[in-house]
Amino acid sequence: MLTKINHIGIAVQSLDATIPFYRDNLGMAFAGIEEVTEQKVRVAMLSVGESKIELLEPTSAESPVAKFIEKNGAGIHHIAYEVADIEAAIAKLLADGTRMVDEVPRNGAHGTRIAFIHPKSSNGVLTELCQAGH
Ligand code: CMX
Repeated sequence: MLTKINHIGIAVQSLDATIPFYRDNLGMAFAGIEEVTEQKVRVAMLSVGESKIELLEPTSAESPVAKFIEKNGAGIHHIAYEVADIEAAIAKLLADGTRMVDEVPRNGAHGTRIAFIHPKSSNGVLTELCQAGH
């Protein structure tokens, strides 16, 4: 069902303050910033080899990322796995009794379609399914 890790999401207070560490100090390739209004976040994507790091800055106090930072501080927020067929993956997980945040895919960054598994159903790790855009 899963084909690979698509990215690791890291919650940050400020993209402007954080990007230089990843881009300049660690030397990752910076692929730009996108706002995902549906998720109330601004997202910066950086890559190292075929792996990606997604920095997430909340755009509103109601953003799930703002709530996360308030409770935990900045840090690793979620792991995203790529799937070829997100509807089929959701259907399988629901049939197995998994608690989904999203039972219907939503729009993610870069034209992807995404769905989250609730961390209570995935051992405390917020887990994202991600189907690449075409
Ligand atoms: N990782 C692990 N646990 C998390 C978590 C995270 N990122 N976010 C919340 N939780 C835990 C909380 O610690 C809390 O646990 P306890 O009950 O043990 O204290 C529980 O989940 C409930 O958290 P909450 O702060 O009360 O928040 P909500 O229930 O309102 O929301 C969640 C939690 C997971 C449903 C919500 O954050 C969500 O819908 N997340 C998915 C969407 C998202 O994160 N979007 C931003 C990224 C977008 C992108 O990548 O494009």
